[in-house]
Formats: sequence, structure tokens, C-alpha cells
Amino acid sequence: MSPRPGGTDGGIKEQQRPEVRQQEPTLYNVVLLNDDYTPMMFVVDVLEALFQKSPAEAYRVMMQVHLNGRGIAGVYSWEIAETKVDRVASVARDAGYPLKATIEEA
Ligand code: TYC
Repeated sequence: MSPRPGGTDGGIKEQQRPEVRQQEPTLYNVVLLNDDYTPMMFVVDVLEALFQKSPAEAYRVMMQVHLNGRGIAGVYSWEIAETKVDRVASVARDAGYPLKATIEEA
């Protein structure tokens, strides 16, 4: 019997991990954009609720966006990033604010 990868070869041997390197998933930044109307506290709340930021980190990211025009709210697979952007649009629309997020390749 010819040896197979991960096979026992007839003897007692630990199963070997196949020598296949998994492709890294492409990651995407969810980028929060500044505007003149969304209250700072609303942005902090969004970062805590939708991006699982601590209060201190949420404040830091919000100020980064406020001062530089944009900032990274989180890094995700494409589908999760799309969902985050949709959720930001939805909570902002419901509250009547123009807050927006976009996706860019990480
Ligand atoms: N620039 C807004 C203000 O002065 C605050 C703000 C921060 C808005 C971050 C959007 O993504 C944003 N009220």
C-alpha cells in the first residue's frame, strides 16, 4: 500500500495536517466619513453598538473622523463590511443624520 498524506501507513501514527496553505480572505476597511451635522455622541454610540468599540476607542475613532475627514471603524470580510455599511445608513436615516460609511480594500 502506498503512503497517503495523513494516512497511517499501517502503523500507529498521528494524523498529519495536509500541506495545504489556506488562501487569506480579502479584508475590507469600513471607513466612516465626516459631516457637519451628525452629533459626536451619535457617532460614538454607533461605533460602540455596531463596531464593538470600547467607549474610549469609539471616542478616539470619532475624533479621528471629525479632524481628518475619515477613519476606519472596522476591518471585515466583504459581506460583513457591506452589512455594517447598511446598518450605519439605516440607523443614521432613522435618526435623521447624514452619517455615512464606505468600503475600501484593506
Ligand atoms: N463633524 C461632526 C460634528 O462636528 C461629528 C462627526 C464625527 C460626524 C464623525 C461624523 O463620522 C463622523 N458634529
